[in-house]
Amino acid sequence: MFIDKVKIFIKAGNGGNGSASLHTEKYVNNGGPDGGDGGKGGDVIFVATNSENTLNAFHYQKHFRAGDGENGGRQRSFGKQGADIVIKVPVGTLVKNSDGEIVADMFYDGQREIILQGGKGGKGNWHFKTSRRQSPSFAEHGVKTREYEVTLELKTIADVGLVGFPNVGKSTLLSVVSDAKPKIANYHFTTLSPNLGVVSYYEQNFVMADIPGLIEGASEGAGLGHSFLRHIERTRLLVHILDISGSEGRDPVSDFELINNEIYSYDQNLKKLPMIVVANKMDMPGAEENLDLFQKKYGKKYTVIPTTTIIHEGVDKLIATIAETLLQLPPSEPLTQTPVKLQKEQTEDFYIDILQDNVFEVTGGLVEMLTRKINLDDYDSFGYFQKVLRDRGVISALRKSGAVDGDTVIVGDVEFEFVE
Ligand SMILES: Nc1nc2c(ncn2[C@@H]2O[C@H](COP(=O)(O)OP(=O)(O)OP(=O)(O)O)[C@@H](O)[C@H]2O)c(=O)[nH]1
Ligand SMILES: [Mg+2]
Repeated sequence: MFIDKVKIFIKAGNGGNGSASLHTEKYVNNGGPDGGDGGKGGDVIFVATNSENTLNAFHYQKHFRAGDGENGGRQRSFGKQGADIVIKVPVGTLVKNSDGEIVADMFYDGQREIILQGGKGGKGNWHFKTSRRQSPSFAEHGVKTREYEVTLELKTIADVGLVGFPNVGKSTLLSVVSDAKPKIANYHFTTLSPNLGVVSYYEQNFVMADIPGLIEGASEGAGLGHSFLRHIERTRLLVHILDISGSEGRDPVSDFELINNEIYSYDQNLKKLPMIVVANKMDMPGAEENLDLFQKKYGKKYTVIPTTTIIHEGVDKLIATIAETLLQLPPSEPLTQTPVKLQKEQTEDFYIDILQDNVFEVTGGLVEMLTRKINLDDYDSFGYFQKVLRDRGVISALRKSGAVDGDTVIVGDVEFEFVE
C-alpha cells in the first residue's frame, strides 16, 4: 500500500458557553452577575515531518477533532480550553480545500500550521452588566465550529527524479548509490510505488526518488497511471535511465522519446527540468552500437553517461555529474501562491434586502455570528442584539434603505419592529 492522496475530515473544538450565573450568598440578595467565560475550542494543527514518507496512516484514521472548550462557571470561573489536535504529515504534503485550493504547503521538516482555529468561548454575563441592566440573565454562547473536508496530496520533495521504462535498472541504480533497499527483479513493475534514497557525495547529500511505472499512455492512466508523476513535479533534476542494449527487443531511442513524451504531456512545465541520460546495461550485446546511435541523435543536447549498474561501473562518474549539476541549480522552493484560509467566515459583513414594502431582511456573516452567539428568547439578550446591530451600522443602513418606524426587520430567525 502506498497512499499519496487522501481525503480527511477535520474539526476545531467548539467554544464553551459563557455562564449566566447570578451571585448568591447567604444574607446577600441579588449579588450581581458572576458567570465566567467559556473556554476556547482547540485548534487543528498540521506539522510536517521527515520521519514519514507516505500518507498511509490516513487510510486508518480520517476524522480528526480538537477538544471543545468547557463552559464558564459561577464565580467568574473560566471554562478550560479545548485540547489542540496535531496531525503529522510527511514533508511535501499539500493541504487542499474541497475546491482544490491550497490551504498549506507543508514543505519544511518541523513546519507547523494552524489550519483551523478553535471557536471563541462565549462571554459570561458579568460582561453585559450596565447601569441600566444590573443583572443580565444572558451570556454569550461559544462559537460552534464546523467540520471541513480537506485533501492531502503528497508531492515528494526529492532533488533527483529517476525515470525510465520498466526493467531498465532504476531500482538497481538507487540501491547502488543510496541507502535505499528497493526490490529488484527481472520483470516489469517490480517497483509499485516511489522509493526514496539519500545519496552522499563528499560533503553533499541529495535525495533521489525512483519514479516507477512510466510506460506509453502513463499520462493518461495506463499501467500504474500518472499518479506517480506528481512526485516528479518538485524535483530539481531528472535522471533518465535507458536499457541501452535494447535487451527486450526494444529501441532505446524510441523508449527515451516515448517516456519524455509521457512526462511532458503530464505537465509542460517539466520541460524546464534539466535531464541527464544514463545508458545502462552496457555489459549486454548491442549496447555499444545503440549508444553510438543515441549519441548521434541526442549527444549534443544531453549529458549521456554509460553504466553497468549491477557491477557499479560508471556509477561514480554519474554521481559526480549529478552532484555537480545540482550545485548549479536553485534549491527547490515551496509554492509561491498565497494559501487560502479554510475558515473564510466573515463576521463583519451584512447585506440588506427589501423583501416587500416595509419588510427588510438582513443577511451575511455578521448575522450568522450574532444569531449563533446570542440566545434571542431572552429579553436582555435581545437588547444586546439590537445594540450590536446599531454599533455595526446595521440600523443606519436599514434607515438608508428606507426603513421607517413600524417596518418589519428579519434577522436570521428573528423578526422585530424597526424603531429608531
Ligand atoms: N545485464 C544487466 N542487467 C541489469 C543491469 N542493471 C539492472 N539489471 C537487471 O535488470 C533487471 C531490472 O532491474 P530493476 O532495477 O528492478 O529495474 P527497474 O527499472 O527498477 O524496473 P521496474 O521497477 O519494474 O520499473 C534486474 O534483473 C536487474 O538485475 C545492468 O547494468 N546490466
Ligand atoms: Mg524498480
